[in-house]
Amino acid sequence: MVYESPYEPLTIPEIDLWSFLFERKSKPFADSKEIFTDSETGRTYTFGDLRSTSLEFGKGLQSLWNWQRGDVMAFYTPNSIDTPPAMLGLLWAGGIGSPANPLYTEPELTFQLKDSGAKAIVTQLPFIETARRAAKTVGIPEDRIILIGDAHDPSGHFRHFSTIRNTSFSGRPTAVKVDVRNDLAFLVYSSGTTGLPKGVCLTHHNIVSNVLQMSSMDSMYFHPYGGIDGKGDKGLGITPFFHIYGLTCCIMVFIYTGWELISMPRFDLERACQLIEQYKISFAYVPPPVILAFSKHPIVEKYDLSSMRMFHSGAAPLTPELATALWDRLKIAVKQGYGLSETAPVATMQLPDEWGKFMGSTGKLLPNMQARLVEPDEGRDVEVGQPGELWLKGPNIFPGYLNLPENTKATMSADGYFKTGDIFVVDKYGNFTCVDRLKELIKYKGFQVPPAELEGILLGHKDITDACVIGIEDKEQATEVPRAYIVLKPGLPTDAAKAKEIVDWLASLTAPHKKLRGGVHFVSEVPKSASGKLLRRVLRDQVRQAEKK
Ligand code: 4UV
Repeated sequence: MVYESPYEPLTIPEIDLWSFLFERKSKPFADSKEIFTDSETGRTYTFGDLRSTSLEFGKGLQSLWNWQRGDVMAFYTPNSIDTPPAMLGLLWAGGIGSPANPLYTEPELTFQLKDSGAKAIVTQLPFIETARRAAKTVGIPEDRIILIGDAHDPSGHFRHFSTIRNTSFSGRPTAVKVDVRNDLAFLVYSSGTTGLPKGVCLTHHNIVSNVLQMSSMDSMYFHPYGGIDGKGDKGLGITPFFHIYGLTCCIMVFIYTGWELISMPRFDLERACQLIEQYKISFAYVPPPVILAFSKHPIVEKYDLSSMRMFHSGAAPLTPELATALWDRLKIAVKQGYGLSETAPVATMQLPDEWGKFMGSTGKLLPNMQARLVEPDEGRDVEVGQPGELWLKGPNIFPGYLNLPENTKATMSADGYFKTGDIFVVDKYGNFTCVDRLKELIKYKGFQVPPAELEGILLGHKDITDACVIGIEDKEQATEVPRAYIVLKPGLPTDAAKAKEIVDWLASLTAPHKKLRGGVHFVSEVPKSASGKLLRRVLRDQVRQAEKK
């Protein structure tokens, strides 16, 4: 059975993302409307500033480096209000943005730079050493490392964003005409349903579509001149811009709607509370552990959070208990959405006034989307009301993984659906609820931890002969945590000290969210199929059975 979105289809223009955001004939706010404000310095970009700054940066890229259509620029930085104009200037010049977690280690960053073919890196001073080493490995010249933010390089060695903007133009910089259905705006990284991180190709059309689809829901509730003080609804910018959730929902949607984002470089609960009180913030897009912090931590009591009307939770499951706990404590609605990097990202979403009615659900299909629930591996629709793998169709679905036609083929059905690898049920009102994950992915606080990546690194340890990594539920923290099952070479100790040594060793090689917080268990063998494929699900089922006892 094909499930259709219950909402009126939207007309999605055939337009590139820069023009979509900055060349609208009419928009419901003035050019002087503040869009991004830095939580620590109070520095602000209005809509007009964003437009002019991005244009200057795009022209600078063309003049300085002859930036070409399709050239990739990596963004290796925590949230900064300079990221949006830099990204949009890049798009104006025909480029493609590839955001990376700023806590990536050198090998992790090197992988993404190499795979994406990045020609320059945007970063900030504290991250420069890793950026520099990774750039050297892949052959990006040092003068193509661009600093954003308020700190300039005291040695004057690295170019600052502002100097590129002020480059005197040689030649005639011109907006590059892109093919909106085929040219990429962003290349984000996800392990998809299996294996190592892959470049998820997102076209201009994908992003324009999702901005329209997503904002058609929440702009019913939040307004450029709304909010408790009538000075405009403001969102708290905690979600990382380097993840597709922040990239679309916090950067692009805010420019389109005229809401103001108070952008934080990192999540700190007390600072978040201060900012909500100070700016009278109305809402935030967050992962579940942020809801947990607001619903449990005593510090919250010290602040007046009465301006907050809504948290939107996504990127990992939100339990009804957690949503209820927050409501009981602060009377803030917690609604849920669901999506993936491959769907640019939002696919289903609750409306704020629906949250209490369909607790635990991730809401209805966004406009212009269709879905099927399918018997895994068989391609047959499940009986109505039964759980099945969610397959999705819509204008926001990615065209494929970069240079990986086999993976792309495996993830698309013959009838043009994208196979999400997540198990859902749908009720008679069209509410979708995620009940399990078919694919191997682990999510730590909304961040991806691909088990195959950790297993590959573990196998490089001199004492390890085999390894299998699975996600373990950590209810206290409202997240999954990765745990490794490890086979050691014969005769080695299998005690707590050895386990800690392996946890610490892996932590030194990966970003912090990939740490084996679920610990290391030593085993004599890990489950495998006759053909030698790891059977992670067997271990997962064993853990679940043990938890039930
Ligand atoms: O590729 P990715 O890292 O993408 C995301 C996207 C987050 C979004 C998207 C739309 C929203 O409205 C929103 O609130 C957040 O995280 O990881 C995709 C996988 O994350 C899991 C699921 O396994 C996806 O395949 N996931 C995302 N949202 C949920 C979820 C959810 N609400 N409940 C359970 N799992």
